[in-house]
Amino acid sequence: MESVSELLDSIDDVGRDARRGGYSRPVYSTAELDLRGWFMEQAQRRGLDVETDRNGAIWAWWGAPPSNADSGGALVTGSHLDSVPGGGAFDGPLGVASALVAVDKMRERGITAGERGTRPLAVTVFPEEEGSRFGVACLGSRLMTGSIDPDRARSLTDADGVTFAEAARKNGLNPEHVGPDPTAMARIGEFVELHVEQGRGQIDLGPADSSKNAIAIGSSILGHGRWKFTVFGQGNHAGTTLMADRADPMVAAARIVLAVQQVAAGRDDARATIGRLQPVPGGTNVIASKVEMWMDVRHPDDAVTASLVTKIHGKAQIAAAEEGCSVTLTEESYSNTVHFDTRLQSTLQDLLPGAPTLATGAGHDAGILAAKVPSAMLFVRNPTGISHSPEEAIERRDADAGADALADVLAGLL
Ligand code: HGY
Ligand code: MN
Ligand code: MN
Repeated sequence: MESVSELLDSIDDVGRDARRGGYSRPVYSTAELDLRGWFMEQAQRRGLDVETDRNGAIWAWWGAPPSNADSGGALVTGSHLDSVPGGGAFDGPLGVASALVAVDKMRERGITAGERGTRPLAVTVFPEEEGSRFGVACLGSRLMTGSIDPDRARSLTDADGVTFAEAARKNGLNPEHVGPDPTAMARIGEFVELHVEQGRGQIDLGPADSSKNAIAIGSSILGHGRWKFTVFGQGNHAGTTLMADRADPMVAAARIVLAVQQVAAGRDDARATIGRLQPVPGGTNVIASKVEMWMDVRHPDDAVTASLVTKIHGKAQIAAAEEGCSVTLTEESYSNTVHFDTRLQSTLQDLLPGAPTLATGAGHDAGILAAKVPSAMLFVRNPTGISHSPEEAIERRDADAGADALADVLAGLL
């Protein structure tokens, strides 16, 4: 039986980003399609029946999928294979690889799914969890659960102006069919996602070489949203335009970036980031005519997040006006704070005695599904506590402990 690390080693070169470092595996890119192929091949090697649904999620079935809603639904586990630009090796793929190894471990223990009174089990891969290409986080699970308007999804565009509808069609989907999938939802009894921890929540609990705290149980996901600023100024020549005659949107944008940091730093537990900024046209000897930039704001209390965004927007308008510019702000996606199903969470605590619980600041497909079906998360310790960066890390023994824990949980729930 291959270990989780050995499985991940087999995709170690897929989507490496020489310029940024780490991995860039946007949805439907060659890299992500290669990973989809890898997953399907691994699932078929395990005798799982593979299908891709109308929204591009891949389902690998152990046992026949439930045929009707009153069957109580299947047990589903999985995660995503797409990445942020320059991301780490584990965000997404760890959950997928661990699910495949958990199937192996359950079989080794003589467990079967979908027969002798057990529920069927599915390993699922959701597309565009990071929203790195089309801008909306968890696009695939949002479409399936009906938490994004299909017309809006179809018209989302990537940096090259390709719409989600075009990308979906190019990859074998009928864009007219993307959207709520009640059949897929009715088949899900419970969803459990294993994920690399993306902060210091576990590594700060004790030494990295002790097995204690290697696995944690998710309790909640921080509410989080994405907004787009567009700062409009006067494009001009960098050499002929006197400083007093400028309406430079880059200067206004710089002031807004600072305001974002100051507002969030002034509120306990708030986080706000401008991670992406694009001057237009973007020439070295050109005063930009506009600047597009994207903001990520998070806080446990959704009302506080809204108030922070309002405060930031006010400061942005003042900064823009003082620079002779103007600014617009549009919300691109929002996910409320999620508290996972307490019954399921306590079952996991019974199955994994002593495992700490973890409130995560990172969004996940489990957070989207939690609004519709009982969902839970397991986290595997990350010794660097760094994520969305090449420095994201996992100890090999902790990766295997994760698959063992997932197998324990799935066997206990089956
Ligand atoms: O952005 C997030 O929190 C997640 O990693 N997609
Ligand atoms: Mn992730
Ligand atoms: Mn991520």
